[in-house]
Amino acid sequence: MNAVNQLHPDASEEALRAWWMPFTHNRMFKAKPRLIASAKGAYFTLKDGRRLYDCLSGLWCSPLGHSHPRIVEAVKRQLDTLDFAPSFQMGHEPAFELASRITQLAGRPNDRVFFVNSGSESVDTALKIAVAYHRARGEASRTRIIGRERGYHGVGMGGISVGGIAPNRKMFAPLMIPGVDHLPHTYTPAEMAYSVGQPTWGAHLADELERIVALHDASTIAAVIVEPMQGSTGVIVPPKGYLQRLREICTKHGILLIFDEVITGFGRLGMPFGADFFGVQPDLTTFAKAVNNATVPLGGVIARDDIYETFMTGPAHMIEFFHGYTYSAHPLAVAAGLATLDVMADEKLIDKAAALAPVLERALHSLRGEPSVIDIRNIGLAGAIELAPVAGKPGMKAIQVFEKAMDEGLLVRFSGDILAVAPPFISSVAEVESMVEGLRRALRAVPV
Ligand code: PXG
Ligand code: PLP
Repeated sequence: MNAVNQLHPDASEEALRAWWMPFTHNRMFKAKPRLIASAKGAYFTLKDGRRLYDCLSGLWCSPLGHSHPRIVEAVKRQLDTLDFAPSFQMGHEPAFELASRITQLAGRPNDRVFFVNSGSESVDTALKIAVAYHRARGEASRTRIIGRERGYHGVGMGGISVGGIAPNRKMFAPLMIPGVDHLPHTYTPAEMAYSVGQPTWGAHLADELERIVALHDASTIAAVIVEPMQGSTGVIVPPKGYLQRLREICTKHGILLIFDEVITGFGRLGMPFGADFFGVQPDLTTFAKAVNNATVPLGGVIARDDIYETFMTGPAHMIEFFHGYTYSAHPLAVAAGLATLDVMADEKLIDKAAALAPVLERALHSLRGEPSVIDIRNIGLAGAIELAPVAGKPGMKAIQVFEKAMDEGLLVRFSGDILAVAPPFISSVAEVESMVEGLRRALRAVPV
């Protein structure tokens, strides 16, 4: 007990024992913890005083930087006015306003927003809407959902079922929802390694959907869910024309297209949504994270107006959709959302992300040829570096680079042997460039 560690002498293993941490190697972490004490703007301060540049905007969720004064002020004001409001059979005005602002930002002013508290909940909600929609239309046989290999759709039962990451699924195999199939992922390094932005090869991979439809018959398929850009599995960028093709096939067969925009929503690609960036409109959009700069948990689903209207049929005193969370449209989360959208508009931060994107692109691709690097990918203000694994120890190389990057004052994200970056929109050109130079030194410091 009380194995004292060098980084944080007062953080004994005993003090850290109760919290079972998410997506963390708990034993390694607790033996050598990395404790965050505070954050301001684009920087975290650790308990030992070190300052780290926030290379992934938190977990892709804090593009405006931490503790933005206008968001802090809005949440404090809300806390003094209305700390909680039930959303079942009651409502508070700011939630209606935020829903409307989100549909306007998405360029879908007639559409509707269902609020939830996380990306995982947004995905499970979207799947329920899709299946219930077809049922309400009299096509109750449309129950299958098609996901994609390497897709990440959170950790709910629906999300892991449509998701395509093996370790997130295999422990829970008996809990998976039935009738799910998966498109192949698009990552084909032989054809697209070191693509700058969208790969030009691979649009035809969308035709796999036709094969899946032929196998199961369209009359059994409710929806296809994909991330416009696969974030979690290492910034897998859709080939040019791929999403357009998916859209065409879905439309042809009456299948709903769900874009999971939990990462790409609210400016990450330099446009409000991935749908805008790629020029393809889905029927349902899930969002979370940057909607309120992650100040208070918030997510949601944007549904096409006619999907909402399909539910509005039975007697008016009946609940139309048997779904919702205690914290749906939590007042603090909503207040943070309104302030976030105000700041994004007033400070033109989505344009700022668009302006920084070529800076990141140029800098990242300059790492080609550095030790261990086997691919570099980028889109908008996001990028990934794929590393050659240590033989027999998958994931180890990225851990080593991650630790060296910390010595360079950088908090990067690693997953498997992939490093991901998605800097805050408030970053300067110099910060983005020096982040990449720090990564270069970290790569050089790790044995190949
Ligand atoms: N869909 C997508 C596309 C996501 O990226 C979720 C759903 C789930 O959201 P919640 O809020 O339930 O976590 C996500 C979340 C990473 C990383 O490092 C990515 C996510 C979460 C944490 C870390 O890539 N994505
Ligand atoms: N479990 C129990 C026993 C509950 O009463 C509730 C909500 O009332 C839930 C789970 C669901 O919680 P939430 O609405 O926060 O998702």
